[in-house]
Amino acid sequence: MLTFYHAPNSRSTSVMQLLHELGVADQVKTEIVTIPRQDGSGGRDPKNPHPEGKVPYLTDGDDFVRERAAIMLYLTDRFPKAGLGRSVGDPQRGRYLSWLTWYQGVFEPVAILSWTGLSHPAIMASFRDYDTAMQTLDGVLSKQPYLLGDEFSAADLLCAGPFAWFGDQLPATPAIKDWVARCQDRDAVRLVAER
Ligand SMILES: N[C@@H](CCC(=O)N[C@@H](CS)C(=O)NCC(=O)O)C(=O)O
Repeated sequence: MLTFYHAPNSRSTSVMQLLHELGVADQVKTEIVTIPRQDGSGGRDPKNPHPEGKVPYLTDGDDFVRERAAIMLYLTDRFPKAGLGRSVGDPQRGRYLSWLTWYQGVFEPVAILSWTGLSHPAIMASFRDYDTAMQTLDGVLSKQPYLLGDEFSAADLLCAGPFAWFGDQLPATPAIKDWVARCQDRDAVRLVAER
């Protein structure tokens, strides 16, 4: 059985939203765990098997998945019916993997580095910068409503997350702001927020 380790109001909230989007929240065991919070509350939870005590974390029998992009890929591969991922053989599989991995490997590091004000030629060479990331998103979203075209996917859920979370602290173009609003206007987002 799949077990999802979750701490409300954290990065794992997006995985909880995905479970509802996929309609499989009842097929995955959710373990609520504590994590150390920035205000000093909480703490590492001994029942969370993540090697660093982080969330989200997913176990599948003896196997495990860490990092949101990998968890979302694992879940959309495992539960393809909702059409939120792109299976092996799908003509958009490459794009789907690219957006998930771009988020994890480029966008989130760039957004954090930009927020801290850190810059260095090696950072620029590896990741580029926040403005380049905005151009990447805006270039696509000014032509189509979602990252893969007309349909919402788990790539949108992942990539739009920080804008919804941090609001105006993360500068964005009008096309990006409209896309974030579309990604937030969903039953799964409302349902998880209510809980
Ligand atoms: N790169 C990881 C980041 C996971 C992460 O940092 N999660 C935070 C919650 S927002 C956490 O568990 N923090 C607890 C800690 O740092 O010990 C992912 O995207 O899944």
